[in-house]
Amino acid sequence: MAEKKKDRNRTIDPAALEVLARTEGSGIESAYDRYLNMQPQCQYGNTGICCTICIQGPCRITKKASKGICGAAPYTIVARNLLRHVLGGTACHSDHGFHITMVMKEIADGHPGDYSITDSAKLKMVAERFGFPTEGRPEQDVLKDVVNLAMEEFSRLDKKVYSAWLEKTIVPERLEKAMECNIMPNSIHKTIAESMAQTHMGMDADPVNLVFQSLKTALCDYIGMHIATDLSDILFGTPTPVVSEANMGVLEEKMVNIALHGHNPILSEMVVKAARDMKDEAIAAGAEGIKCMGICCTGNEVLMRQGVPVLTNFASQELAIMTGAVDVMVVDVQCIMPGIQTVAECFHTKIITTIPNAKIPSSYYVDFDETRAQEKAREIVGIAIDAYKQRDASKVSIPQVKHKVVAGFSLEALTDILAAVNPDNPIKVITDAIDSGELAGVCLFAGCNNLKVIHDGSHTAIAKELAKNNVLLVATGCAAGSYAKLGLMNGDAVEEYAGEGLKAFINRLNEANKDKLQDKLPLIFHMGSCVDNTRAYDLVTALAQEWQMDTPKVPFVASAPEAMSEKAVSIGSWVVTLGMPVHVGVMPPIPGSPLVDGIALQIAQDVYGGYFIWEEDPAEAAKKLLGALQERTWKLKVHKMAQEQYETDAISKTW
Ligand code: BF8
Ligand code: SF4
Repeated sequence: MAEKKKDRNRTIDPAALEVLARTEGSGIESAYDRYLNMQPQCQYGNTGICCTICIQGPCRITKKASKGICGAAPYTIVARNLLRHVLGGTACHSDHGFHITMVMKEIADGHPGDYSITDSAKLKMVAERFGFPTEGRPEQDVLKDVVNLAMEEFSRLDKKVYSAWLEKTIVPERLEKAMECNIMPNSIHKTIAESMAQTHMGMDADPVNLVFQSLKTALCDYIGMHIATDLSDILFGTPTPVVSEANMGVLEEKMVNIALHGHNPILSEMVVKAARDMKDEAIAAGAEGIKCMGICCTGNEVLMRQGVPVLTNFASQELAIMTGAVDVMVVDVQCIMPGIQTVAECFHTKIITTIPNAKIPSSYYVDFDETRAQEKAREIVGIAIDAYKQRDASKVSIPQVKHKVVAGFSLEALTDILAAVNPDNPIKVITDAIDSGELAGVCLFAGCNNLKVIHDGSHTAIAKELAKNNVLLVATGCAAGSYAKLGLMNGDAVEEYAGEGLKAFINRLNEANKDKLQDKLPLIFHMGSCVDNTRAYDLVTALAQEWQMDTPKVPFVASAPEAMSEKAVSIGSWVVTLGMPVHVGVMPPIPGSPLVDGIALQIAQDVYGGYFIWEEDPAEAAKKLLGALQERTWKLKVHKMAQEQYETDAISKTW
């Protein structure tokens, strides 16, 4: 490991490697250089036993100083830091969901601006989930009910009323569990405030109490994300299968290239539309047209709904600019490295920030006012066309690396594909394949890049091993970005990497859908951005409902091989709370407290059925994930046999 950390080429992406090789010694710095400059990283911080909660600190736990100045024990410090991480993630996802809710409120109030309802069927489905009448009512009234409820999900103060979005999207046993453990949230903003107060100096010192509050906060992350996904679908459409391309080879020398970076489709959808409308202006400027392409989760959003190609994922965002061919990188919120501005200044590239709470010094700032969305989007595209005219051809070098991507697998789209095999009960196509042993279970790959491990390396190594062992694979976020870029999200990858069972399963779906699909189904099903992890969890819920059991029995695992952000911590925490084993491929700052570490690895399983697996080695991680699935499929078989033999009805509730 020590040797690897001296190597600047910490990626397996051939496009990223090419850019790194070309810029070696140029003085243009990226995260790959800064990662090396940062070594060795602080071991107190790495294990979680550094506290900066008050300004008596920093307090580091050493042999000489076994407690912080206030007397906080390592377990308090680690648990408090964990809750602060979960809080950061929850606040970000929820703010994203809140932003979309506010745009929807304008539509409901009759001021739609340039936005409109695209998916009436999804609006009906969401409204009916909460018991709102839909038949014969104007769409706007139905939307008003949904938006008012969404707003309450953020702001409710009544201690006796709990989150409806959580209650109505999980199985009843999970709800009971959350109530029993006193972690069922009333609302998002109330819980965030509670948790901030709880982590102040001199507040909660009890590590178990802090961990439970982390889980309650993480459930708010789930609620905020679910609202974001549901409302984005209503606004821009529920994704359906789409064919596109990924990696830096999607940049085109003769086009105005616009990179869309961040998370929220409220902006990126509008820029895609403006770019389509302004082709003539680009031609007048000497280009052949305008091409939009995505980075991080806003890239996933516009790939899923508009087929916009993927430029790259988190770790290599600066390298995309180093191709010299990006005219504008327009960003909204989250996961935007401030380093992009410094790199852009070495080229003609303009960085455009757009959101009041996510600015970068020296960048262009276009205040993205949703009431003038198209006008603002056109302003952004106009800046890109001007920048194209200043492009220095001698600095342009585009790696000729790209792969076909088949994406767009919302749960609705997946259900539709399964329905071609079993129209009466589509989800049974998966449960039958698991029951028969054709599939070994399902794995969700999620999360980021983290240069503590080789960029894209862990993602791909684990996925290939699981595919070989017949695990059905779904992905979101920058994990999905890795697979798209490296050619694992198309039909060819099925031929190359799937085990016999998985191949037979996917081919059966291909055959049944051959008149409907534009292309063959992929090895790994792209379910969307990070907020769309709720789509993957809705799949868990659907499987549990079909088997009539609680989620900890479902042979489903999740893996974040290259987790980086606070959002990854909050997602991992709710996935565990909702019953799943979660592998994390980068050691989080927890082992400084064996007590908190033990809760995450073992006690969580006793209470919730879900638990964490820390494993940096991809081969070992694959073995552990397969082991977790085997344990669940084996138990499922035993329960089913017992059920048949003794004619009991539901499968036992314990796990
Ligand atoms: O929300 S996977 S690096 S882009 S945090 Fe960020 Fe991580 Fe990428 Fe999407 Ni998710
Ligand atoms: Fe140190 Fe306690 Fe302040 Fe943390 S809260 S920095 S442990 S004195």
